[in-house]
Amino acid sequence: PHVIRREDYTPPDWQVPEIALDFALDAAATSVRATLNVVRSSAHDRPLVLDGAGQTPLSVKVDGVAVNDWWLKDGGLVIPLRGSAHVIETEVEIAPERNTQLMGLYASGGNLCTQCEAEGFRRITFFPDRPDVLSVYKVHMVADKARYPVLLANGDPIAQGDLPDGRHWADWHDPFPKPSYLFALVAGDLVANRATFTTMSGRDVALGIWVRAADLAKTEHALAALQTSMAWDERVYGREYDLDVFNIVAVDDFNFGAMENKGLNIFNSRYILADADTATDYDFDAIAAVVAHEYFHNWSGNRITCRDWFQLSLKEGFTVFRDQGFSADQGSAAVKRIEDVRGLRAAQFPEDAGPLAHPIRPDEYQEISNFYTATIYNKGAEVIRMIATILGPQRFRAGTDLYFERFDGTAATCEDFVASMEAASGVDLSQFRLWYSQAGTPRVTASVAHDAGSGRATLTLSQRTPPTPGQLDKQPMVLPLKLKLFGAETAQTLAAEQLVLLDQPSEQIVFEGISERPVLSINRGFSAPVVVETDRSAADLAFLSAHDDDPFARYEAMQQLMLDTLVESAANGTADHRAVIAAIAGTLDDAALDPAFVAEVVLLPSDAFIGDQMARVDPEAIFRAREALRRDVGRSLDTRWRAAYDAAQADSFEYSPAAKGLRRLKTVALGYIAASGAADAAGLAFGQFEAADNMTDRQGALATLVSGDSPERIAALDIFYNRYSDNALVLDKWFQAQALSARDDTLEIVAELSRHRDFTLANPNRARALIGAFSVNQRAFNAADGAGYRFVADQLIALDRLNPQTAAKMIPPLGRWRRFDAARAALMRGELERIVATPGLSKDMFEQASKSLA
Ligand code: B3K
Ligand code: ZN
Repeated sequence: PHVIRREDYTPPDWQVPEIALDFALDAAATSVRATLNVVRSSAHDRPLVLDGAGQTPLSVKVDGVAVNDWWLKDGGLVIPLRGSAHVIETEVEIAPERNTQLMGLYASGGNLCTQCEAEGFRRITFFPDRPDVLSVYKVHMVADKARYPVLLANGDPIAQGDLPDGRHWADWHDPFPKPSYLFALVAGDLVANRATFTTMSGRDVALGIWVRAADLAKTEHALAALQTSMAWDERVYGREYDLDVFNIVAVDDFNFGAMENKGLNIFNSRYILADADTATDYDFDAIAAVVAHEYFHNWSGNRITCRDWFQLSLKEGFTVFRDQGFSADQGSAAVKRIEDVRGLRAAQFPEDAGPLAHPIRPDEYQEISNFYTATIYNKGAEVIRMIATILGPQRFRAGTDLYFERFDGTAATCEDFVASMEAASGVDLSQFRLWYSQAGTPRVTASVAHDAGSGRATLTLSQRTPPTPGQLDKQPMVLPLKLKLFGAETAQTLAAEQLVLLDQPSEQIVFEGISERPVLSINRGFSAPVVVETDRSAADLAFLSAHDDDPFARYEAMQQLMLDTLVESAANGTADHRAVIAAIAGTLDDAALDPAFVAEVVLLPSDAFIGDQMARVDPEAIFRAREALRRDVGRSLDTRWRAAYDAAQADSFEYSPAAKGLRRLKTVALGYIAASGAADAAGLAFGQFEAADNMTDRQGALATLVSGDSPERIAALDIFYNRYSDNALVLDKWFQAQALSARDDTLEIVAELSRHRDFTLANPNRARALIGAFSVNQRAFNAADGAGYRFVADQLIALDRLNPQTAAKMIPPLGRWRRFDAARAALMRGELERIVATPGLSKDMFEQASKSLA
């Protein structure tokens, strides 16, 4: 395989300050003519090499003259040139409707759209398709006016007009030099929800969210989120929008969430379309977060882009950090932090502990599409968060100001960002830089020894980062740990919160005047993305779950208490549930708590997260342990769950943090009532399902029913299907709910659903809803006979032929074989070997599957 290495970076031989693109758009055959002004970057004699993939030039001109002195190499176009600046013209023909990879120019729902990041532009035209080549783009589009009445591209619209033959044209111009991955165009039959945003310097920006006419009413939430994000970025980061228009287009077929193309964001429709009837609260929140994320990229990504793809976290980690801050400001910051940490632990920690572990700034890759990972994004955001924690808010803001000022208009590196932070704050981040180069989740152990006689407490901290592929020896990291001591008897603060920077393998911190036995609250707010091991007893964890004044630490104490219980039960077949039950009861009884927070805190850790705590994952034992605890918590606290359930009823749907919190608690309570085995549980769930005036309640009830065996389960699935059979995004929920079911026959159901007339691998959302969801259903996927592995491998091999990028994303569950018993490990390896041996396998899949075997 061809490996690209970070240390091999060299600046581009040729720059392209300007490009003009001329599209004759048609789904079957689109002609693309490109005019590039190329400039030799230094005194070298190398030819111009333009990346390409799949096309052959119909013509090549240099300075207006057709030439034959060119050749193709690795899909790219090589043209020898004599002078220091030339005008290169090429023409190619591409077939959007045959583009099933959804990279480059493709057809979706009768419209045409583009996706270029990371290396899709080369599938449209020949170009130096790398992020450090920045060009001013002019785009001319011609298309049939009836089929494609709307023609959009980056930047500002310049002119448009009709042609005699039923076609029309439009010209767009983007004055900001940008890399090719930010190029976009859309041609379609779309309507816009429009608004105006007035920036802090008083400029009016015309906003438009473009969708098919039937979806127009579902764009209000996204439009409001866009306006809120624009104001937030001005207020919090001093960043103003810079063009006269900002358009967002929703498309149904999309490989990931959305794309930040300059002035023309293109979104997976699931992150735009919402109304109470079809979208859950989770969807509403995700829409606001993704709209904000893509908008924030205008500065962290577009105005300052990445020098090379190894720097991807420069824009992604920082932008996730920015969107997390935005979401925290829209509702409960505590709940947002809990959700973000839960996501990190579900996706990033296993990645960092497995065969695909890589630093947030990787050293090498085969296919860059495989590196849009939870590590680059979410651990990357945690790294920025730690810098913000170490610097404090004012110095952090000075650092971002300096970074934006120094590097505006350039393609920068992670090092540029860290150096800006240092320069603006005076804080030395030399050792901190290890967070960019070392993979793996650090493990911290913490224990407190108390000497009552002297009133002295000694906290011993130590750290260790486990080996990861290619990195056997790790240096000690800089870990910002917020901690505090509480009195076990009085619940008083014995030592106020302080920030400890653990940068040694181990360290002791002495507290004087500690008059009673202290209880340690550590990694408050999840100040460092590490695993903390303490010797705190169940009683101390229960104490913190009731008394800690840091909401995250309170959640964490409860999680730890639950995990300790569940791991013991999974290992021994039984455990004492009383401490967990009492702690949940105390939480439910605490009237001062926000229901949204209560709902998060009383949830048991997932099967997968329990497995992550065990030396060997035993999926059946974990499932049994978790079900037993759920049943016990449900039964013991039945009155409280019913009271919470009743108290959470609302007269009518409202989208507010308070109303969302109540809905969340309602469905969590319903889940416990069902887990208790109560005879009326299915009826209660079905009642909620039928009476719901919103998708959150309806889906919550459905999710409860699909794990059971009641007649209501069948009824609800049928009603849901019939009601939403023409709404693809809601049908995804129908597929997904069944793939996540706890039933014994989930694999059979999922296999049957894979043959359902509404199932298709061609739509990434649908593929993820069924195959992706099934592969994270720990018990069903890891069935002892390997049938789950075989099913997923079959599907991924089929999907790879259509869409390698989306297929390769679903490899990691098969790569977890080291965590399982020998029999399962052999079965998983067998499937990975079968995948690697598949003729015509994509390099996306080859990289993921072969690394997973290593
Ligand atoms: N930058 C895009 C992700 C592109 C993924 C390409 N495989 C969306 C985002 O992170 O905002
Ligand atoms: Zn992003």
